Amino acid sequence: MNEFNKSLSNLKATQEKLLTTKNKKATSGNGIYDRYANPILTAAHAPIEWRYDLNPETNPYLMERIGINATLNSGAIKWNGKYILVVRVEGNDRKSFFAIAESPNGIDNFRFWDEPATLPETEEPDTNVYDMRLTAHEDGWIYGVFCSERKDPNAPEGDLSAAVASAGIVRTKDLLTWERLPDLKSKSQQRNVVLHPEFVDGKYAFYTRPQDGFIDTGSGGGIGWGLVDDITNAIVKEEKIINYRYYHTIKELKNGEGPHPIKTEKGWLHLAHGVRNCAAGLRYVLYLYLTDLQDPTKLIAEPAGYFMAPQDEERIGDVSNVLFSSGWIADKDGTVFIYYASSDTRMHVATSTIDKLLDYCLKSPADGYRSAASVETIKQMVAKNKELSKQSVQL
Ligand code: M1P
Repeated sequence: MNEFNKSLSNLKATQEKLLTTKNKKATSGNGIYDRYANPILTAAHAPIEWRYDLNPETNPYLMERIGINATLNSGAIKWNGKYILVVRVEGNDRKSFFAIAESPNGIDNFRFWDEPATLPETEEPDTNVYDMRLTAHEDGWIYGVFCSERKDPNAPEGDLSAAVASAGIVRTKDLLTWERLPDLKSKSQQRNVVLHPEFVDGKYAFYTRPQDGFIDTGSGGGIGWGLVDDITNAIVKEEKIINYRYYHTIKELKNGEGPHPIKTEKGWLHLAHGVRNCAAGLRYVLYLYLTDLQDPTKLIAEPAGYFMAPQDEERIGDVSNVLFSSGWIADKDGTVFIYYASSDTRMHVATSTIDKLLDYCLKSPADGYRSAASVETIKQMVAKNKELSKQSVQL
């Protein structure tokens, strides 16, 4: 075997080993969810055919010609019995694009489809696209809502980083061909826009995240909600904040809806991210909240603090100290697969159940917004436990 063929067969064998590695539960011990030992998708999972010219004549050294930097913030859906992720893949050139990866069991053996998805552009081409949330809507389409980023046309000369974010919308029936609809129009820039799966008052309903600038959510207030008459010309005229930000909480700086909420017997179960600033920079964590089944804008419960925060290797990556989720899948048996990215670098899964997540939402104490209130909550727990141990002694 010549050098080229030897290197290629090593490359293929190494990747095959990675792709077929079994994942194991790494029990968190908190009773709410389980993490898994290995990330489910990394840059190294990207197909060799995307990255290497496999012709020995034109690539005699078998060099990687197109580098992949990260696999992150993925939309998720169960499709034909497979666990599908629409992955945000970021190249070494800093451009993100979408590519589908599928797994037979939702926790390992994720494999990318042959080619990245072709996303039609609007008349105003996107510079960068990312973070697609998928919604199988009751109208029969599967929608993908994502962030479309373009250079700020009003940026002062020489400012090459000012950008404008808006919500791009595509829809499909087969995950292969995507129809691009006009971007969502609203009063402000938008990121983290998500389509609710059902009509509300006969209209399409969107979770929004009004923001003052590209990064700054400023007066935006939190996660918003707006109704749209026509999805082929989506205009949000009014936004109502349904999940607020508060001083000295995990979401005091920003928050954003994750995937669309899961419908449960006890309400709409939401997964979101909260951001605070600190000396180490922005810290992104995940939290849950529950809204009313009849009125999805009405908050029923929200446990204090975070549900998941970056830990161990998850803390480190391109943008360190970040957990971000834009996809989860609820199976018919009640298992929930939570797909999250760590530090804008790689994808992971955690599993739980609808029952456990509802129990967590409904029975974990809410934020009292003061240290003294937190102490009071702990003392109440201790008092209840003391009472319980007295009763068991008496028995
Ligand atoms: O870098 C962390 C995240 O930052 C942005 O999220 P948000 O708009 O809530 O601040 C997004 O760029 C997201 O992709 C990224 O993971």
